[in-house]
Amino acid sequence: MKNILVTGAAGQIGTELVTALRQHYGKDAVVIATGRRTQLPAYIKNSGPFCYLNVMDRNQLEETAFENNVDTIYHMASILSAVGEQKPQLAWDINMNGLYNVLEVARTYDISVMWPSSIAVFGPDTPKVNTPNDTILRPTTIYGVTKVAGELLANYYYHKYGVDVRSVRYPGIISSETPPGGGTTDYAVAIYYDAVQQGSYTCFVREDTVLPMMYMPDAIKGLIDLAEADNAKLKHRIFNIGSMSFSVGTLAQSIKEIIPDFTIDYKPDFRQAIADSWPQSVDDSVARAEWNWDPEYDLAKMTKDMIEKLREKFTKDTGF
Ligand code: AKB
Repeated sequence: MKNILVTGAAGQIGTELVTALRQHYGKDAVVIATGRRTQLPAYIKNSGPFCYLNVMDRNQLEETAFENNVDTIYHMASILSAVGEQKPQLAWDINMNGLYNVLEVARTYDISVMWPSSIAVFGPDTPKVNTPNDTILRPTTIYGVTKVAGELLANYYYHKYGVDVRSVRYPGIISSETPPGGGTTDYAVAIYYDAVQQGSYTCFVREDTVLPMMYMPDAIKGLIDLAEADNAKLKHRIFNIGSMSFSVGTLAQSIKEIIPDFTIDYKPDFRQAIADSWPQSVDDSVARAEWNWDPEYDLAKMTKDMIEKLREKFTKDTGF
């Protein structure tokens, strides 16, 4: 039986991860969703155990883990890149101290940790195309700095204390359930929402901006597959995972295939510089070799599914 605790359960990935873990491990698994008081959605609270938890409060985290005999923490609570640039102190506090608290509790109670890193660990000096797993990590955002420091900390806890901590470097994640909050890649989600709701979108990065992206089902599958991978086969703790890469122009074109009247214009803001500092595509051969990473979605398949799901969501929401 698994006793899993998920931090950041109200977030874009957290909400869908909690549902997926509850489905995957069955009714006897305890998947405790944790998040800040104002944020946890009703369906997460109603579908299994939950508690309010601030990852900055180590005592509360420790009590929750101990009392529930937790064996795995999926630590998803994080401040993303765009908000991080506006609130660097908050990004440092939550991203660094939150992870440090989780790793300390994991060390004390012999708990495994799944923690997402990001393509934000890379920077302008890193090879931009097919970025290798092991390469230059010199980011220019505070978010990226916290992810690099987090990766180093994760490796330290593994080698020094034997804490089984594993991580994937997520690209931009696209999903229809919960909107992302404060990332640079948020445009790749917002474009679908606006296309379905109003038929047009104003994008905050240029048309030729190319970034690696992934559909949520693959993002969740990747995390759970890595959690279940045989530790003896893992030579790394941190993995690039790739899926698809496209420019905003190509993304808009794929939406036009289904919504022919869709229009887009461009008003780049400060997030352009962040996007320009990240890779256009990543080499995920290490993840493929060590734990059989194998994503399912390409752009066309994702666009079809996103538009279907959002149409359904907005029809339900408006009662038509
Ligand atoms: C962001 O844009 O900040 C995130 C990320 C790539 O980690 N989606």
